[in-house]
Amino acid sequence: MADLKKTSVFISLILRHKPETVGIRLDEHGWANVDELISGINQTDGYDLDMETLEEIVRTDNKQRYSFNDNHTLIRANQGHSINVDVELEEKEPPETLFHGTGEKFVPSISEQGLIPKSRLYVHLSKDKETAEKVGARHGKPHIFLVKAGEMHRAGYKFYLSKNGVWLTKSVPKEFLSLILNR
Ligand code: HQG
Repeated sequence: MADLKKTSVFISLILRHKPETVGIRLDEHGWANVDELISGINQTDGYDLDMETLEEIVRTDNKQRYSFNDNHTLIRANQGHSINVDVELEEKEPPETLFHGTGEKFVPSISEQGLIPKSRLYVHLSKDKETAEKVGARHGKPHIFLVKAGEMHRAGYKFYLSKNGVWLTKSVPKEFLSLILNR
């Protein structure tokens, strides 16, 4: 059996970015058919997935990245998509401050342009600095921006909270950002 982590990374790629890699399609709400996903993955060298293992991956995922529908015939990623699907995000009033961790190399551009979603549908924001630092470290030396989310919300910007606790918004203009950690 291929290890769970490797399979989970592959599932994340399929359900967020490239379902065509295993010859499947997502519906408009981002759902994939579970049987099709399993057989698609098993047609790829080095993978041997069954329902029990998929259930385990979903249950134990450290960021709770995936959800099943009620009868577990469909599966989708809770957030992080680059393909245009509507995962029925909950629009919600954000806390007064949120955080965004990024790599040092992006700081000058973000300071000039604000936060943009790049290849994803939304800018991803964290509720605490520790999480933001981990997200930032994926891109090199981490730097953290404080996001004045309450102020943005009062100015009419929409915020969404994903099923797995990630705050999302379309973009963050630079006037709502301040760089707080630089080490
Ligand atoms: C940066 C992980 C230049 C942005 C995490 C980020 C997250 C700009 C990078 C989720 C910019 C995009 C998403 C601008 C933004 N100029 N760079 N104007 N605006 N950027 O990976 O937020 O483990 O698409 O700062 O935990 O790093 O995959 O986004 O550094 O929740 O589940 O462009 O991915 O979750 O990088 O991470 P990403 P992200 P998973």
